[in-house]
This record gives sequence, C-alpha cells and structure tokens, in this order.
Amino acid sequence: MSKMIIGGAQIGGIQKDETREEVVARMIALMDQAHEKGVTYLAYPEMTLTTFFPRFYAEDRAEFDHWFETEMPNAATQPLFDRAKEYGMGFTFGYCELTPEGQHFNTSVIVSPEGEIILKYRKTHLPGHSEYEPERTHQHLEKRYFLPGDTGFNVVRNQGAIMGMSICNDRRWPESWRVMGLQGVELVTVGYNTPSQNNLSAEEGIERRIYHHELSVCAGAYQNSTYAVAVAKCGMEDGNHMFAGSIIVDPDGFVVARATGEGDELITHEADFAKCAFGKSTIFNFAAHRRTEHYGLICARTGVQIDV
Ligand code: ING
Repeated sequence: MSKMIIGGAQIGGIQKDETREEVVARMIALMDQAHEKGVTYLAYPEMTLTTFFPRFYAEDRAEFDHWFETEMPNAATQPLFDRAKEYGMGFTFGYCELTPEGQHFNTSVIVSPEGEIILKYRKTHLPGHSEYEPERTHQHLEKRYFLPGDTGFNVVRNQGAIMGMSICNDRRWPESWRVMGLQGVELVTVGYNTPSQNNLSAEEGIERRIYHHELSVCAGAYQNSTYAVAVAKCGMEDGNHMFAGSIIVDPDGFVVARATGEGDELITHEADFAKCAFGKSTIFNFAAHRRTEHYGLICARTGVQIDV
C-alpha cells in the first residue's frame, strides 16, 4: 500500500517534576486525536518521556540515572503500546536508555502496529560538551550523560514503507540522511529538543535557529527523495525555552504540514510513498550518478585538515 496518513505528535514542555505517567497520558491523548484523523504511523519527539535534563550539571552522572529507562516497554509506557496496538497504529518515540551493561544512550524506537519494537536507533551526533562550562549561558551536556550511538542508521520495512530514524542533531549532518538514502528509505522520523537560545553567541536569534532546523530537514528529505517527520519537544521547561517548528516534509523537500503552536499539537499528512520513486529514479538515482571514488575523505577524515 503506497498511501498512509502519517502524523507528528509535538509535545510541549515537560517539567522536571512531571511523572512518566503524566507524560504518557499526554502522548495517548495525541494518539487518540491521530486515530480520529486516520493516522496509522505517529512520530513523537526525542526524549519524549522526560524534561531535557542535559541542561543541568550533575557532578555524579549516576544522579541522573532516574531520567533513564532500563526496559522498554515498561509499566509507565505499556499503556501507550496497548493503545497503539488497539488502533493498529505504528509509532516511534525517543527516550533515554540505560542498558543492562550500564551504558547510557539517547534512543528512539519504531514500534509495529502489532506492538513490537522492530528497530532501535541510538543518537550518533551528540552536540554540546561533557564538562561544566561557566562561560555558557546554558549548559548542553549531552556528551556528559550519553555515549555516542552504536547502532548506525538502519532502516526497516514497516506498514509497506521503508522507515528510518535519526535524532535531533543528527538532522544537521547530511551523512545521517545519505546512509539511510542508500538503503532506500522512504520515511525518516527525527525527534528533537532544540534550545532557542545559543549559549555561546547571543546574537543568534530563534529565527535563524528555526531556519537552520527546517533547512536541514528539507535538504535531507529532498536529497534522498524521502518523506520526513521532524517533531519537537518544545516550549518552556523549568524556565528554559525550546523552539517548536514541527514539520512534515515530502520527497521534493516541500513542507506539507507545520505546527503552529509550542504545546502538544498533532500535525498530519497523507503520504504517498510512490512519490519517492521519481527522485530515486532520476536526479537522485544514486547508482547512475554518484562517484564514490571521489568521496573517500568523507569517511577517512573526521575533522578539517587544511593543506593549502
Ligand atoms: N539539540 C540541538 C540540535 O541539534 C543544537 C543542539 C542547537 C545544535 C542549535 C546546533 C544549533 O537541534 C539537540 N538535542 O541535539
């Protein structure tokens, strides 16, 4: 089946003292709305279950282990899995994962309409820093609390489409999109929590940040001829603002749905995955046009090296 109504469930701020159960209830309310609108695949943001705690510094990282899930689904999230299965709805959401081996990841999963986790992704590109930096107006300590993901960018065939995931900062790196594009991806979901204020340069306003967010998602979708759902956790969290800007983008890079507010808000679009075929067979027919013999530096070199 090439057509499917896809949804983005934007989540407003989650305060530090909000329980998992309270958040899941908000997620289910959006899932109910989505079902009413005929949505059969729904995307939630990065770290959907908790506040964006990497804005806070903890000397002992173990102090923040309560923000992590040690199993999925668990008692708090089972109602969400149950409601989705009742609706025959696939969905994806992000959470903080603490593995049995004691590893901490910023994770997202794809759940089939049968309620099974069929793909797990762990965030590859961690922005920010790992030590407290007093010169910053706001800390962004993802490198302190998470390991870089070890899954890479994989895809899964679900509900008749080839689906993949990235998380937040990943959307700014064209490599994230292209690795999935080379696997034929037709729908990329990317949840994000993006602070509105730049903690190092005061003059970078929210408009520029939102432009860069949208530019990244539209370029990624267009250059890999895939749909994208980019969905925010946004608004105020304990006095800290994160921008909204949730969008659905079609394989030609056009925004086809956009959130208008900064709270819990559903956006939807009837995707026709047959639309992915044109780009993949013409301008982005990778097999016909790419010249990999000239791309070696992309993998061989991590940082810039100037030899001239
Ligand atoms: N947040 C931000 C993001 O990539 C950031 C970090 C903000 C990077 C603004 C660059 C500019 O959207 C997360 N959580 O990755």
